[in-house]
Amino acid sequence: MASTIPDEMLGPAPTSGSHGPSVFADVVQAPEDPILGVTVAYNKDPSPVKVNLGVGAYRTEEGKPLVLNVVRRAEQMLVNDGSRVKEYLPITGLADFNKLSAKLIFGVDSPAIQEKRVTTVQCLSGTGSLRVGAEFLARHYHQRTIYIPLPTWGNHPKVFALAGLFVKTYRYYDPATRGLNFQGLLEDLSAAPSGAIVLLHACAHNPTGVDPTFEQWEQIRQLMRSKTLLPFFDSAYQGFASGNLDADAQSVRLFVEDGGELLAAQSYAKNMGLYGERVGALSIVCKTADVATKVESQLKLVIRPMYSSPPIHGASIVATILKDREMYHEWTIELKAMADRIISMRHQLFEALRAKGTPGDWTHIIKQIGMFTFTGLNTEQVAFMTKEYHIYMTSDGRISMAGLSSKTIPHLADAIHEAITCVN
Ligand code: KET
Repeated sequence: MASTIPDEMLGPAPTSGSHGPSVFADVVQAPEDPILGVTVAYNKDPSPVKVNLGVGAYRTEEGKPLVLNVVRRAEQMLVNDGSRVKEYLPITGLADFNKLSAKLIFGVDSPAIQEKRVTTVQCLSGTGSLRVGAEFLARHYHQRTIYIPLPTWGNHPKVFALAGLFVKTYRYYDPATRGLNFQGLLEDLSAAPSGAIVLLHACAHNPTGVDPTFEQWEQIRQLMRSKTLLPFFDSAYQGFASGNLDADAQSVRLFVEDGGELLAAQSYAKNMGLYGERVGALSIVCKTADVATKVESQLKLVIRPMYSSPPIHGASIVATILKDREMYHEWTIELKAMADRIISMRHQLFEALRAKGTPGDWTHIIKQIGMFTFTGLNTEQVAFMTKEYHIYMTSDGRISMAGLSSKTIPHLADAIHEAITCVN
């Protein structure tokens, strides 16, 4: 006979049960993400002429997502290799991937790597690398204030604040010149408290497309080192700014060469087109090998309770390509082709606006670099272009040049022209 539970152990009779109001009834509807929400709105639009220039995702001339040939080849090799298993990776990820990623960003001959002063852990793409780095800093670094450029990628403040850092901004972009506010940048970093963390976009600054020159980087380095500000590089576009992987890592390498410490978050979303594979790496360059070993032991304590260990597939693709000379070469060619197509879109859009006589100076379209153009269009003009032309972009006027094609440029130029002349 089944034993019955005495009433006094069951507590009071339920008042709502399965028919009552939801225990989550007070949860409010959250707004869509300012960048990924643009794709949500785009997907709902039935218009045949719609164009998505919101998220930074590369498209072909036909407007299709691109899987690189070299990636397809690497995947085929992985599938054909019957010895491969699906065991858990270590907490720090795939060892080969980590070594090769460090070489990719710091350079094959980097003394810091040879001296074993670098610890690299595989993380969930660029975002995950930033988050793991930020959580580590919040726990183990004495200064918990991070300075981020104004403006910056919309997710930066959220990633850092949720990790437990205090977020402040430094001046970066000057809307009047549509260029770098270098004086403002130097002033704000000079005024930052000693030891503060500074987020730097390694290249192809998002959303502005404006980078410091090499000489300006050198001045930033001197100032930061003299004030012991800690650099945290976000490298989401290596290879996309210039088409050259080494040239796009120059800023980071400048800071490694002086022997000082820094963090670097790498993403393979854009440069290998591995967006959904979520593959990236966090490297921390330390003063000594001993410190690097201890830092890595603590990174493991950050990662293990967060997601235990990273996924295997994307990292295996990257490692396959980076360790094979011929596949690496093929990758650089495909990467250059993507970068070149984006540059050609810049020229075509600039020419289209010039041909229409659209009022204003549009040279920033060809001067800015990387995936995005920060057009200078205001929120109302963006809303107008979306409503009347079905062109989707972030409300700050950023357009993803990688989402354009020769076919869609006339439509975009018409929309910009009308927005500029009719909406202010
Ligand atoms: N940093 C920067 C500067 C960046 O633009 C992105 C992505 C990331 C990191 C993170 O990428 P991940 O996929 O985690 O490796 N930016 C594009 C996509 C997004 O917002 O998620 C974007 O700005 O459109």
